[in-house]
This record gives sequence, C-alpha cells and structure tokens, in this order.
Amino acid sequence: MKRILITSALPYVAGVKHLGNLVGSMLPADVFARFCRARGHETLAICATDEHGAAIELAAQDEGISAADYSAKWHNVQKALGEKFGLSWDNFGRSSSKQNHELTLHFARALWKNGFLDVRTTKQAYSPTDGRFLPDRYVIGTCPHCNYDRARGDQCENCTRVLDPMDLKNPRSAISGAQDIEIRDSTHLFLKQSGFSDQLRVWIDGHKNDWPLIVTSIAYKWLDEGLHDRGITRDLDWGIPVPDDIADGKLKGKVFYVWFDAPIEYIGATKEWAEQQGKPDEWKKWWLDAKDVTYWEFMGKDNVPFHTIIFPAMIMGTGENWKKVDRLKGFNYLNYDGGKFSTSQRRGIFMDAALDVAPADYWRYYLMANAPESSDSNFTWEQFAGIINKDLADVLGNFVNRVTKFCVARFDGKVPGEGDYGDDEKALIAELDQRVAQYTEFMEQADFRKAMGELRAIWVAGNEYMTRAAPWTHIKTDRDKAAVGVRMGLNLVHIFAHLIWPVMPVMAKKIHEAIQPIAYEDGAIPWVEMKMAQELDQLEHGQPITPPELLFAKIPEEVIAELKIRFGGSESGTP
Ligand code: B3M
Ligand code: ZN
Repeated sequence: MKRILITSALPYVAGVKHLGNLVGSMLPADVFARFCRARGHETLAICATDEHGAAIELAAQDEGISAADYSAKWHNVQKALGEKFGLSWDNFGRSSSKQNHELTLHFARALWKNGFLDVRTTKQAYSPTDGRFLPDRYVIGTCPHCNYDRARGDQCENCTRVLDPMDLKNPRSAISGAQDIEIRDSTHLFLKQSGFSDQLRVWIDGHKNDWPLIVTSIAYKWLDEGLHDRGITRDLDWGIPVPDDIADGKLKGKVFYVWFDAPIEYIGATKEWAEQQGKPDEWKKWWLDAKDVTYWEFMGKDNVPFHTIIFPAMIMGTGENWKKVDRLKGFNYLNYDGGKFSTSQRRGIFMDAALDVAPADYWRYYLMANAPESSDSNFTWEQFAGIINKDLADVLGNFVNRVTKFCVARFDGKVPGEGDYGDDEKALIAELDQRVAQYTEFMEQADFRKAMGELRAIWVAGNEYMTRAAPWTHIKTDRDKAAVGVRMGLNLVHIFAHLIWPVMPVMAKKIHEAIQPIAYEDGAIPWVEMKMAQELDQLEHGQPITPPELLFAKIPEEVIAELKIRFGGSESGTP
C-alpha cells in the first residue's frame, strides 16, 4: 500500500468553470484519485477555489458585492457542481481560509528571514480615471510576444507567457477602459528567484523521464531564458495582507500576489481537512518530511511555470522539508468547435449547462477518452454524440443489457452453473489478462487517452466473445453450451463494473448492483487484481441477478443539431 497525495490546480472562484477547465485538472485528478483508492492506496485528493487577486476583485465589482461575499457565493456553486460531476475530493477548500492565511505568512516570514525577499520600488500602472494602481488583470492590452490583442497584464492566454502590465502594448484599464495610464512608483516585495536556478535545474533534470514533455519543455524554457526576480505583493484590497514584521512595515496596505498564496492552499486545504477529521496534526504527514508520499499534481499548461519554478523556489527558500511534486501531469487545451473555450465570452460548454445535456458519467468518459494530453484536442457535438452512441450505448450498454436480459429470459435470472469453460473462454481469458494489465499500467501512469482506448478494447473483446458464443442460438440445441456463454457474459459484466468505476462511478455502481449487490465500504469499487481465470469465474452459480434499467441513452441526430444552435459553434458566436 502506498500513500498518494493528489492536487488539482485550484479553479479561480470567478463563476462556473467550462469543460476545458474540468478536463485539464479536476476531472483527471478525480479519475486518478478513484483509481488509487480502488487499488487500496491511502489517497488524499485536495482542491480548493483560488479566491484572491485582481480578477476576483473585478468580478465582484461587476456583481456589485464585496470580494468576500462574491467568493463565498461562487465557492458554493463550484463545490455543488463538482459534486454533481462526481469529483470526490477529500477537501474542497478556499484559498481565503484561515489555514491558508497562516501558512502563507509562515512561508513569507521564512523567505524573509532567509534573505530571499527584497524590498524594491517599482514602476506601476496607475489610472487617474480610476484613482488607483492597476495591477495584473486590471490592465488589458496587446501581447508583446504574440500580438494577441486582449492579453491580460499578468499572463497572455494565447501564448501562455507570463507578463507584467508594463509589458503590454496599447494598455487600457479593465475597469473603465481608460487609456490615460500613468507610471507611478510603488514599493513591493520580490522573490529572489534567480538564486534558485541551479537547484531547480537539478531537480527538474531528475524528472525528465516521469513528467510529460509539455511540462519539462515549459520548465526548461523558463530556466534557459533566465529567471527574473518576481514581485509577490500587489496594490489590492482583497488578499492576504503583508504583516508589519516583514520589511519594517514598508508594505503596509499591500497584499500578497494571488499566485504566492494559491499553491500554499494545497497545504492549507490539507490542514483544514485534518482539522475536520479531528486529527489536527495529520496534515503534516502528507507535507513535511513526507518521504513515503508520492505527490501528483494535475494542471493545464498555463499553470506549469508556477508549479515547476515559482512554487518549488518558494519551498526551497524556506529551507524546510516541504513535499515537492513528484509526478506533474500537465494538459494542453481542449478547444470548442475549432476555437477557444472562453469564460469571459461564455463560449463553449460550462459545467452547469453540460449536466442539462447529459449525465456526468457521459462527460467523464468522453473527456478522458479525448483528454488533451500530447496536443490540444477539439470538442465537437458530432464527436461527443458519436462516442456516447457507439462506445457507451452500443458497445458497453448493449452488452450489459443483452446478457442480463437473456439470463432472465432463459436461465430464470440466476447465474447458470452448467457446462465448463472451453477454448473460446480460455482465449478470451488470455486476451483480457493482457489487456487489463495494460489498462492498469496506463492508469498508473495517468495516461488517460490510452487507458480509455484499452478500456474500450476490453468491452469490444467481450462483445466479440459473446457473438461467437451466441447462447441465443445454442439454447435450442445445447443448453450447457448456452449456460457457459451466459455465465462468462455475467462475469464480464461484473468486472466491467469494477474497471469503469474510476471514470464512470455512477454507471459502475448501477451495473455492479445488477450483478452483485455488495455495498462497498466508502463507495470505492475495488480494482480487478486477480488473474482473469479467477475474476471471470467468481460469480456464485445460482446467484440471482437483475437487469439494470436503461444505462446509456443515445443522442439522436436532431438533438445534435439543436445543441449546436443552443451552444453556438465556431461561426455563430455565443449562445
Ligand atoms: N487559479 C487556475 C487557472 O489558471 C489557477 C490555478 C492555481 S493553482 C495553485 O485557471
Ligand atoms: Zn501572447
């Protein structure tokens, strides 16, 4: 048994997340966490809303409420939606929590004491029209690297480069659109990041083989371009205030930069979880001197620099033994019908609307089967419907129905015991020994597209076997032979339930209950660990089964056409 810590990048609290956000962090983290639990590993899955920063202040102003009220409101919305999607976090915390305030101050004080923070007077964008400094996303303009004309002051969402508002061409205020931006002096704390280059490179070299190329290439690009010291405070009201004991009160009225406190919330949310468990020290065994823990992070590619360079540098600078990431799973982008998903333009499919269209498990399977791993991937309604109709309805759903209904019609709804497994069954067993091992291996590596491909191949192998075994034909002439086919079929249905649980937990339970009404402790349906010869011959002869109600409904063509109109395509703009 291993101990596995899993975090997914913290969604900004502003509004409902789209499927691109979901597939790039929260969903794969959940599928992986369930897989680890199914295998019996001690698993801790942590997420939270990322609540500070300019973007949230701006969004709260738009709604006419305080940033604190705004965050509380949208945190609850996101938590409820995540649960509806089956996201089984051990804790879904908030970066504005008291635990995160305390830990952020701990980190800042350690960095200050160790000489890794500098006080500097910098030039900041100031808007006389708005009467304030305009940090980060308060400035919008043209990216100096790729010329994207709606780049934000903190990062260009087109080319993912991290920016300073002063870098933008044609800058304007995000509050008022005012272009009369002046440059004024303001004092800030800087993380002396450049001092960590060598140490970071050694650490990243050590992960060349276990991080995906998308991750190492971003990390090396940063190192090769040379690390710049980074401002970690902002002229904002909403955030974690810099305490007076750092820099003799010179930073009065400033708060830490959102990206300084956000990754610390991974620890904060763990601490909160431990307190909720009534074991307030338990978080330490996941984060301090935690040599026996394997720590997995899941995130989109734009978050990679913060997790490979900045947060690790912060950890190194404390001189303390905080856990650093072991396996970092980065994702490319999911596009919507040839263009970008966009929260600001409400373009694409959002988590709330998605659940009006199809149950969570359909989305979970579709998204993992098309996870943007080695390159960006593209969502189209045709492709979505194709996968649901074929893989889920025709291949998996139909198999379960056929076998269970036939068992009821001809074998009294009980697992038939007659006859013995022969060559056909042995060949299937041999094939599935290989395929299940391969599927397990892909899941262990969080290689989701390949894993889903193998899962589908397992269902297909079952279908092909059933077509050959054809109990519906043999029943007329050879009842024992038909019994063998049905018994194998029911055993297949049973292991399918086990194998799909990490990705389709609701369907897995439904299918499992139809075959074997066992209530598994804490809901995890355990992984298939035995040899197939045992797994596929384990249902008790004579044991009753009940065909499940309709598992997967197809999405008809007329509906696809309607959905395209309702959600808008690449040409038609926003819904
Ligand atoms: N809030 C997610 C994003 O860029 C960002 C992740 C923080 S992880 C510590 O959408
Ligand atoms: Zn750019």
